[in-house]
Amino acid sequence: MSNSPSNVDSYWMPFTANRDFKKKPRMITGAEGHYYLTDDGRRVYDSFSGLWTCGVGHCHPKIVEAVQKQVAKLDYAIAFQMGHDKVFELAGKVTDLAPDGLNNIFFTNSGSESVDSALKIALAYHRARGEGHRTRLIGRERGYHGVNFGGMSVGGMVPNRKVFGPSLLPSVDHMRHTFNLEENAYTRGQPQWGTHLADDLERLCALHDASNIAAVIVEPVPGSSGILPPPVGYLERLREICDRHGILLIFDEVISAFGRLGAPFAADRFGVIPDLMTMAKGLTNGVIPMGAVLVHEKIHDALMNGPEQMIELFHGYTYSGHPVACAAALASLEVYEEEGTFEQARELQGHFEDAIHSLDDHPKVTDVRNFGLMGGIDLQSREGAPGARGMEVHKKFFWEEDIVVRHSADLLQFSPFLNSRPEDITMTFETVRKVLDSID
Ligand code: PXG
Ligand code: PLP
Repeated sequence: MSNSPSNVDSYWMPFTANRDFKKKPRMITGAEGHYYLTDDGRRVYDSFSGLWTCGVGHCHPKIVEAVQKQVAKLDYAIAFQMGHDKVFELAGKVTDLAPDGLNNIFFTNSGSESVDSALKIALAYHRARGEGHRTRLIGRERGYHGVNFGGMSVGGMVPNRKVFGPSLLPSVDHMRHTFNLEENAYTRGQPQWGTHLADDLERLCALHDASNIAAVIVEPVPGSSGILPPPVGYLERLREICDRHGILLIFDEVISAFGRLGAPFAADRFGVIPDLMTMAKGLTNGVIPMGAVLVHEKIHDALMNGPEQMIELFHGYTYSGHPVACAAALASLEVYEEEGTFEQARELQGHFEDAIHSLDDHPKVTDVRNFGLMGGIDLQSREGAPGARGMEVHKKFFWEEDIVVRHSADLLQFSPFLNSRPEDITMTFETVRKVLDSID
């Protein structure tokens, strides 16, 4: 029987339809591998691997053990003006894994904090080089860079921004997004059309004067706004424009890092190396909150100046490099290596692509997109009720099919485990068809 709390009023849930949820709570009490356990005694398959977080499954024994050991040995270590072994070890491991030149790393506790940290480092870098006039930040429509003020400002998710109006950062502009149904509907992987949209950056350089632009931030594959794989050659062209104008390129890899695209980072998968890279989620397999910014050594070194007893960058978090988070991250990296997780993900992507595109012909579907192990299905919205169909699908999956499916309005998002069983991926999309057939 359900042991849902009798009082669900106090907790204000994040990115949740609170009042609707509290009428009939969907409660998770445990997790094992690829399943959640629910308060009414069911095992529910997790088709989103947490929130893009838990690539190797929930409660991986190696990560659990590392966290348990660490918390008993060193629970917290003062983060400012002191260090501990695990954070230095982790910094070495992540920079070893990172593309050439990204040899320094700053730790945070989330993707949002990573983004704001990256933007601040970019501004500080230009100032340290005597180019303090480079203050403008460029994002992209439909970008998601978290919910703090910096990330929200460079982001392009309208519902996340519209209430905050003039409190957003003032010196920001946006390139257009690359979504285009007429040209690219039902594309498998990267679309051929849309490379020229990278030239928006050139247009913004002309408008603002390139010498005033500090950095451009993009998700290599926008995730939250609908899984929009970059057109062929698009990221390469952004890199080239940035280089030509002395603008820093930031890849927001909060979703794409650690195997989601079948490589350590999207930068590796696309062969385009940014100057700064944000990450979170898969850094600890979602077990303990942690984020980071990988920084090119030229940026780090430019900031290591001034009197040696002085702080070089006035920025940091109480929990930067938290020992228990570091232990979770170190164990996760070991698991990824031992189990060949990134290669497993790469091998699965063909099957995932075929499975998700089996919905291409469904009358309630308007587009299907995928790259690596990221996938999105756009549902036709009901007349006058945007989001209603997506919500119904989500609930039906949970209550009747024993599967958690992530939805955002009428978009269904898929983030299968990096070590999924192929038959579970097949089953997930067969169930999507069944559920879509059974509803309005
Ligand atoms: N950047 C990117 C690219 C993200 O995807 C963040 C920053 C913010 O990270 P934090 O840890 O502050 O949430 C994210 C987070 C979804 C979904 O359904 C995506 C995210 C979070 C929750 C849901 O796509 N991405
Ligand atoms: N607010 C107050 C009053 C604080 O003292 C601090 C940190 O000391 C913060 C916010 C920032 O917290 P955190 O370092 O966890 O981001």
